[in-house]
Amino acid sequence: QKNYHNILTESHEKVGLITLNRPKALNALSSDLIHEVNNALEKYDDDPNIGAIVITGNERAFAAGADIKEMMDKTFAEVYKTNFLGHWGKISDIKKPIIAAVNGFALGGGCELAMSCDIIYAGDKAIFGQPEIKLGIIPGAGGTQRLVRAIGKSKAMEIVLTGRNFKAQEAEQWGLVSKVLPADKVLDEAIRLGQEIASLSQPSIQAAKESINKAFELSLKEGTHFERRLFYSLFGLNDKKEGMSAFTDKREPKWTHN
Ligand code: CO8
Repeated sequence: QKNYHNILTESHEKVGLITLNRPKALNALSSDLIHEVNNALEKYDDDPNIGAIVITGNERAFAAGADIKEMMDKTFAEVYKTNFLGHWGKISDIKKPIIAAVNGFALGGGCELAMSCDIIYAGDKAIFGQPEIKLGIIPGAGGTQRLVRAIGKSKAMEIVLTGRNFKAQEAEQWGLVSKVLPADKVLDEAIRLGQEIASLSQPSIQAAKESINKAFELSLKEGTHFERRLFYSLFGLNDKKEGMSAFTDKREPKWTHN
């Protein structure tokens, strides 16, 4: 069992839970914290008993951004030469679905971390935003890219150029968040969703996630081609035979995940 200092981990049946745990700093995402998140994500990704991952914070903050105190004295040469925070991108390599359960502030890097997850559930008092412009910088962990893909250019421009925060309800209307729930239900519902996903055939879940994420990278023609190749490849799985046999036999499928 790894000794983490900035996060807590515990599994709930087939769901791996990661809780960001720097409450005094509103879960500011220090370099060490992100290393720990990456490490925990990779372990859950490698664990055959885990089928989905949930990342959460606490009631006051999911995460209030990258750690401003850590960045304050850094120079261009330092951040450029060391590829400072370059390891933030690793979350995109995780194959299993990741659900963000967001309460309180999800600002700057916190909003970007939530957007790097596959599904966002938000509490009714959650606050999102990309306030970097007010610090004399811009979002640096995908905010200018993922926000525009999620909510469109005009809204993304307004949010990033003013740094104004937006509410969970707006986030849901705009399609950034899939559900808004009472604050004390968000984590339970995210774990429940994770269990539902984890109860299905893992290779097809993984393929579905991979194919959806390709939609952000490829043209429609290439994307649908990629999807069809993956679709065909799933015909090699025992789980495909099992799923279709269970349907015709009118019984529940028993997935073997191969
Ligand atoms: N970094 C470091 N410490 C923080 C951060 C942060 N992002 N946010 C809050 N804290 C600390 C505060 O300094 C304070 O500490 P202390 O008690 O020692 O003074 C403690 O958390 C509590 O915060 P507040 O007293 O400010 O609490 P309030 O309820 O008054 O305000 C806010 C809450 C509005 C959330 C306020 O804390 C705030 O504005 N925080 C900063 C939000 C922000 O600007 N975030 C963007 C940061 S920049 C970024 O994320 C860039 C990502 C780039 C990634 C690049 C990858 C390559």
